[in-house]
Amino acid sequence: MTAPHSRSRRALAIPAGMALATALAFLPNVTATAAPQTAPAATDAGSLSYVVNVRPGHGPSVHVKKAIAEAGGTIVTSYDQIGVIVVHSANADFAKTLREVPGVQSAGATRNAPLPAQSTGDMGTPKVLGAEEAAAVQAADGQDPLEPLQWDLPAIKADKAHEKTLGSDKVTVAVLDTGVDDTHPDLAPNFDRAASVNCVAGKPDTTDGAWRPGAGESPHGTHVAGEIAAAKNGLGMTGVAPGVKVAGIKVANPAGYFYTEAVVCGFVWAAEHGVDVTNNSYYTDPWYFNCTDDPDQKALVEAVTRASRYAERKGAVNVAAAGNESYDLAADSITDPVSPNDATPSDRVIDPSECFDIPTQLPGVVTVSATGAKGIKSSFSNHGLGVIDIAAPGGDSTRYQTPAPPATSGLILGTLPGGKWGYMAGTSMATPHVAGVAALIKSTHPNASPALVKALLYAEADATACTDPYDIDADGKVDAVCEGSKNRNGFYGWGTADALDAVTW
Ligand SMILES: [Ca+2]
Ligand SMILES: [Ca+2]
Ligand SMILES: [Ca+2]
Repeated sequence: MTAPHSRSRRALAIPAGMALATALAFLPNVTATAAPQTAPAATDAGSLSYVVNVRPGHGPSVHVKKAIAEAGGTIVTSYDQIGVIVVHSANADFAKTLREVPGVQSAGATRNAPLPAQSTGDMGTPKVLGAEEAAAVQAADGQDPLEPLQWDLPAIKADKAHEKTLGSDKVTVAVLDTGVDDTHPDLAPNFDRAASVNCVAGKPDTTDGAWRPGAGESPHGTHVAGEIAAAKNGLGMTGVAPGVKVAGIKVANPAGYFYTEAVVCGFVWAAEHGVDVTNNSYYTDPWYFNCTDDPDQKALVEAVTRASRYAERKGAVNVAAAGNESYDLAADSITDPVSPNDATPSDRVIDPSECFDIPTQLPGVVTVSATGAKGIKSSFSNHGLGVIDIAAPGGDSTRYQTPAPPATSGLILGTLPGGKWGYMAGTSMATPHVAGVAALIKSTHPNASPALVKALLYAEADATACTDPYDIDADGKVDAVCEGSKNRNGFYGWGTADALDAVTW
């Protein structure tokens, strides 16, 4: 197994126990990423970033501000609504010192590598659709040209839903990710610039276009955006909700790290810009699981919990990827080999009831597992009874789950920067299907609260019984155990997302 360094690696479909070389063979063009060898930049050398959590509703008190300054901290910004202060400091004892200050509820480093982490390039390369392959596709009447390749649309009845409605342009889904290339011709018609921003530094950068991925940066966010809302415009592909708006909130740095301060900024921005659904296909770096008995990690959980709850309070349904490591998130213990992914990771045995993959395991967040072209849990998808809320197509190795013709790939088609289309797989790709269905529900019920949208999402999902035994590679050995009933279980939660019910009920 490789050591993923960001949840954008949720695009990588690597079944547990599978040798990396084998895994890479079924996802063409995927290259292994070495643990980043970060070098501090000349400026801000040695500085780390911190979150300091105080009582919400007020700014930091004079007392707390003074303590931050005395401990060698510089305030980057303060989210007074939720009581989260973002600070830079080169003092190794900064968090420890702040935790002793009256009025500080928790404080912790958001990273282990000095600011800013240097770009390490590749984070899961998509399989770009070639011109020849695209030209060979025969679209039916009413289909966009590449739609016959999108087996994932009929898998959730989105094709039938589109005969009734494409969704409302009053609904916006924000993609918290590696950036969205809104100049793509399949995204431009539906892009919501006012709700888009760059949050990488932990505070909003509203420069025009700052939400886009930079040259050589990951296409992940652009792929996700197309899955949700690629326009039905006679060109390229069609999204799950091609009539809604999509926004880009860039929360991953050029190296692909989704740090806490950026994620907090993203949720707060979404909350205050009328976003109806947030799509979160990542985990917050550098810890795959944040253990609340660790004072630093506890502060990160606290900050992201406050931010995601704030977004929900302001009307957003938060949807997040369950992860690609074939973990049973309801197990008594999990061995996590990849954390922290910005320093030297070691095998950590954690209790998933006390250590959380955030934001996906936070209260209120919709947790999404992935299915392949046969509708069965993807070989790589995390699972767990009481953790998984809903399932949707995220793709799988074509060797395990092959789509019916005319589709040719078991992976998921999406938009790529530079006006391209291509395939990726992962719970990262399942999540936007659920975000799209939530957007259709919100289109049908414009006044529905996030709680009601979620209730409808789960009630309308098609109950999917456990796959038992689950031996996806057919080697005679069970690869994962599904617990629960047909109506709610550890593989598919309440069931498989249903876009047709979303526009009918
Ligand atoms: Ca299109
Ligand atoms: Ca249904
Ligand atoms: Ca097996």
